[in-house]
Amino acid sequence: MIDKFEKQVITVTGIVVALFIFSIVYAMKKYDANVPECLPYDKAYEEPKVNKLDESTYQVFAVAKMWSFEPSQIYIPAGSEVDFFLTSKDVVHGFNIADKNVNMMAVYGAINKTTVKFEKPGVYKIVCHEYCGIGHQNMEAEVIVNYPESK
Ligand SMILES: [Cu+2]
Repeated sequence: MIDKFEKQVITVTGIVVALFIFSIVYAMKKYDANVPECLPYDKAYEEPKVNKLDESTYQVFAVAKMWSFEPSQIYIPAGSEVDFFLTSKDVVHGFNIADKNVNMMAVYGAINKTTVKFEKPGVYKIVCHEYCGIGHQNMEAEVIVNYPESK
C-alpha cells in the first residue's frame, strides 16, 4: 500500500519533471535552441582543426586547455553552418559564443557537439565561462565571419 502523502509527492514530482521536459522542448522550438550532443570519445578530436566540408559547412575541432582555445581564430563566410566538436586537454572549461545560444562544457575525455549557423558578418568572441584557474580570464578565441584570412 502506498501512503497518501507518498502518492502526492510522486504526483508533484511527475508534474515537475513533465514541466522541465516541456520547457526544454519549448525553448528548442521557440528560440531555436540547440541541446548539445555528447559523442563517444575519440582521440582524433584532440587535434584542433577546421574542416571545410563545402562552401557553407564547416567542422571545428575545438580544444580547450589551460589557458587557451585552439584554434584561436576561425575564418568562415557568412551563412555558414559550423559543427563544433569540443574537448579539453586538462580541467573542465566553458565554451560560450557571444551572440549565439551556445553554452557548452569542455571536459577531458568527452566530446560535446553543437551546430551553429553564422548568418551575419562579424567577429564572434568565444570565452571560457567556467573558472579553470589563474589564467581563466585570458581564455578566448574568435569566429571571424566574412573577413579575409590573415596569417
Ligand atoms: Cu577555462
